[in-house]
Amino acid sequence: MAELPDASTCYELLAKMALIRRFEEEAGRQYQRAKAGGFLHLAIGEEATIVGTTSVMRDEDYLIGAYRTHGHAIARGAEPKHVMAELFGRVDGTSGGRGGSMHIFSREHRFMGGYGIVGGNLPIAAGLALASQYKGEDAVTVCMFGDGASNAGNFGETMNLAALWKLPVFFLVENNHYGMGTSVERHSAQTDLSKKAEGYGVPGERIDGMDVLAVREGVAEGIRAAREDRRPTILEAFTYRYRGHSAADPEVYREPEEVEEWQRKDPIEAFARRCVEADVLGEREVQEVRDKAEQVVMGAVEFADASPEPALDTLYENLYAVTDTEGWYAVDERSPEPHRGEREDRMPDAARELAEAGAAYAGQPAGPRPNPAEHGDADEGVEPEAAAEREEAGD
Ligand SMILES: Cc1ncc(C[n+]2csc(CCOP(=O)(O)OP(=O)(O)O)c2C)c(N)n1
Ligand SMILES: [Mg+2]
Repeated sequence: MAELPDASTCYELLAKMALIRRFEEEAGRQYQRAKAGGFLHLAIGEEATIVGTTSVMRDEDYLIGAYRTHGHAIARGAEPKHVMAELFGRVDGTSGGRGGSMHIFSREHRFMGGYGIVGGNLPIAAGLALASQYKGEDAVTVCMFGDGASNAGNFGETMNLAALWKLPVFFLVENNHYGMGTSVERHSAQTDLSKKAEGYGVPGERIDGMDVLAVREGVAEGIRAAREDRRPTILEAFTYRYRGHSAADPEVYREPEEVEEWQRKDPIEAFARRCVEADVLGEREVQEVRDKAEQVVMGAVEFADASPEPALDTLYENLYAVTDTEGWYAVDERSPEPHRGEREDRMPDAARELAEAGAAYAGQPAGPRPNPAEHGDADEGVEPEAAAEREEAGD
């Protein structure tokens, strides 16, 4: 068992885990109230894996995750109020309210997303690491993904290039035992995921993802190997999500007893107990951590609620039509023409057609435009069933 670090580090680790837990509980509640839209995937139960990892990263390092990453962004330093505002689809959100739960992003904190495509973050992680290598920088890219994502084709492609090009990248599989409702035994022929990249030249180990100190120890070594030896490795952390895959999950694929068994290993409770028993933290400090989390999270809800929705006339901002020909072209409401910063002389007909089709107001006379907000929105009073229906319609 890893040794307890000094009291202030213990306090920090506990505070971060407690904050993320409280944030996600509240995010779930706000989703039921239809304040948060789209999909919502909670990582409640996985806090030790998240915080253990980020706690040994440097500010200059990059982190890239999947779509269960509210906690990852907060652990990297994004403010809970900005993450909450993103869930609410408001302008003060981390992506200006355009991304929502699955697309939290903070370049400032080198948290590079937030991806809804399972396994889609893997090649991007290799790309980030390649960029660091190319620029001669010291930064390491940490790539976190689920057990299910290890079955994506680009898992192998990424591992191959990471090893071949000796990229400064470190991989962490958050093995929460399921990809949606499918257990690891039913979705992966090789159930030891730490071995899955070995043939590509990326060796791995397994750790207890419910123990924040074990995660710290394992990840610190993985990051060191990536930074100093340019040797990518993989760590499989065993963890568990206490909630369903997303907000509406009937959980027919697992027994309540299994959930209860993992709840008894609650990473936050276990760490707090250990710190108190070793006299590193007092009960008073543990309570203080909880009170602070409550305060910050309720402040975040208030902030998000007060933040305006993006203005309707910004609808076409930050939309890009990328074609199979050279260059990129912005599509917006002003006109179907390409705009400043674009390569007018190279705009092909395909891009122009796309612009015309995509820019709903293009070429129309200026004047009042329909405002969806006036036809009622889902802000208040939506029953949990309605939220569940929304979820069922997607993943
Ligand atoms: C390419 C792709 N295929 C399928 C899906 C649908 N899908 C969403 S989440 C998920 C399960 C992924 O499981 P895992 O990687 O273990 O992550 P976890 O949800 O357990 O954190 C699937 C199949 C998707 N989003 N993208
Ligand atoms: Mg999983």
